[in-house]
Amino acid sequence: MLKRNCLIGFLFFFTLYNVHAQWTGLKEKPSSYKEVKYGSITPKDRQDDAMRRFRAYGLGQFIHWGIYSIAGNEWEGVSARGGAAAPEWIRSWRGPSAPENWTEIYDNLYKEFDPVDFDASKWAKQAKEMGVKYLIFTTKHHDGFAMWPTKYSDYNITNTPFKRDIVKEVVDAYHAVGIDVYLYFSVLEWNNPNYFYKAPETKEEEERFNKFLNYTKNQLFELLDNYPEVKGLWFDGTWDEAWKSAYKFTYNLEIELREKKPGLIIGSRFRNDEYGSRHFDSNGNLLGDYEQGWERKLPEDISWLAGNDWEGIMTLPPNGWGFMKDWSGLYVKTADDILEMLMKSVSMNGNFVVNFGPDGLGNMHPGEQALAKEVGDWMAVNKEAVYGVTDCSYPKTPYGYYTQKENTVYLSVFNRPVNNLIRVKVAKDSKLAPAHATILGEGRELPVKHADIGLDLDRFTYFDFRLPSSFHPKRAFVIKMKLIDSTSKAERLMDAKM
Ligand code: FHN
Repeated sequence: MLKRNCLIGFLFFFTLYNVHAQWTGLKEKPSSYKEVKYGSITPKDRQDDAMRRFRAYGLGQFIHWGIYSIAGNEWEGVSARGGAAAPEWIRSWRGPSAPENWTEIYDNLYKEFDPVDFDASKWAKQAKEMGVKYLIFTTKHHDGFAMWPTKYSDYNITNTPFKRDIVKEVVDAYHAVGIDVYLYFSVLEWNNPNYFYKAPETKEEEERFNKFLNYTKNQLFELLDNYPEVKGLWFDGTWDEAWKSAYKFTYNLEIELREKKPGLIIGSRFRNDEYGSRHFDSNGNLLGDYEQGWERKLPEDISWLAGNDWEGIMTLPPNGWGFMKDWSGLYVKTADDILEMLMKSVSMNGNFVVNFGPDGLGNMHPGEQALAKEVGDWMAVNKEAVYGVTDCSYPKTPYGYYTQKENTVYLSVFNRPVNNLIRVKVAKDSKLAPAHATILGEGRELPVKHADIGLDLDRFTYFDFRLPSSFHPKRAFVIKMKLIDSTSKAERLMDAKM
């Protein structure tokens, strides 16, 4: 019996959680061309101030906060692990461990939402100290609960004991410290009778779904009206057939949203073309301003990105976005893991976003607080290797990741070689060569030697930087190298030849 229940539980999650998992990843260009009417609206490489600002962020913060945070992935001491797909999905908890009438309990939980410890300026200060440049904040997750006083549904913050406009407080506090805000918005709503999973079939269903579409549009315009400072809308829950079938509506809505707020940034999750192709249209062109499918995984190589802007978003526990009280027995990512993923992302022209899931009272998880501090301490020293950088044309390095800003190359070293020699490989025909290296936060200059390692037919030449043997930092460190003209300074470099 137990086995059968487990199987049913598993199938339930599989359909609920994985059916939508149309992740982006390495893919081949479509082999034949299709006439696409509802494809991309914006150019591949937007060159306006808003988009340039987006590209320079480097580090972002995601906050998943809502009614689900009260539960923290458990209820009355019983864990939802194995019974709910993720803490923010706890409404769909099923199987033997789920409490009786769970959906009803969940749908009434908002009556208890009273996060007395919530202080947006505290979160904003912490994010600022962590080095965050933009925030993505959940205004409404799949349960449909609105964290702002929306006119279009009663299931919103004004009907909780708390009443305050949380979205406004978050937007204001983050802007006050210079962090841009993007509003996360789930289209999917589990408890809305007019929401459809499958494409509507009857006239009556169509009418109801049209109501839902208008409701969605109204809420989006309301968000842009209420919080005009926001820089973008971050869509989610757009994978169901009904939404996919509304491609004309969503195409026009994207145009209208962009008209309403010039410069608005919308990622590739918002909509699909008339063939149901999401993220990219049927000809492989990006839908939206940047690729938004890198969730809990990162591209392996810059070539996977085909020159598109992108962002990677990451949980600390394996798959927990909303508050998860109990982290025991899980591999929770460390500050070192996060920093490595951050540098990997920026080395491939992406932003990296770390998720936080505050509890039902408005406090960050103690593990998140510790991580914010550790990341912030590292960023305080090394941020110039993160913000406003691009990829570097040097071949991949075994030590870590390169980033570049004009004639400065940064090498963030995560794998320190045992011989203390950092060897930088540069194409022989390169006009610029690395010289004058320092370790960020250390100040002293590292000796550089141009090494001819005597390989025949080698297209590369090598520059060696010796690390002081007394230098043993606890975390990754960054070597900052100034590039100099290798043709005019050839003699100097040759002087250094071994
Ligand atoms: O189902 C959600 C999940 O709860 C979380 O919000 C993530 C964040 O990107 N988005 C969905 C899964 O892709």
